[in-house]
Amino acid sequence: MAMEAWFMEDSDSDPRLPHHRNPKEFVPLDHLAELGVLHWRLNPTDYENDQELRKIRETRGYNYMDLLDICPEKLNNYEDKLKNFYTEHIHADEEIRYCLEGSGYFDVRGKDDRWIRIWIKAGDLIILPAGIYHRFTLDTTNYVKLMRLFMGEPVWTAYNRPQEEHPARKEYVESFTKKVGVALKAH
Ligand code: KMT
Ligand code: NI
Repeated sequence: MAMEAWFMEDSDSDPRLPHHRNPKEFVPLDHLAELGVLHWRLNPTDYENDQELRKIRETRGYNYMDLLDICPEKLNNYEDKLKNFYTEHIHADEEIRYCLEGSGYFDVRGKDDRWIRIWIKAGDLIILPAGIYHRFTLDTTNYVKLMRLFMGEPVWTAYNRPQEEHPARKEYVESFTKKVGVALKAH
């Protein structure tokens, strides 16, 4: 099945639940592309020899790569890290994640500041543009293995919201506004 994304309901209950609206409101992938969120579906079973992945890395200059297993046994400070991942933030650079096993949710802010939940599963490579507000959580399966890619020396610094004066945020808002003609609401 193609990668699914949907507008989230307002709720403070367990983030690992899907949080669909009622009725469900799916978001097409071309809408995500308008927000600058890019996606590829690849074959995760042989990622070391995958020519498609190699091409994406070459074209986009992603020379750095590491793997991240998100489970209590393999991730130091598991609870703290998950809490930080789910705190709304931006980065000065793209966030590139390739799901090799398991699944999880990337939430990004769309038009009118609405949360869009993106369900990534094994084979989904996703790129969030610099400056987009986002967060991440595991789903109820509680496990994901991610490849992290980066151009040059990796910088993982997260800037928590609000960041309206951050250059990456300003640039993102400007390019998004130009593309779809709708201003992102500032907070
Ligand atoms: C980040 O910046 O690392 C995130 O947004 C979390 C997703 S990858 C575990
Ligand atoms: Ni992030």
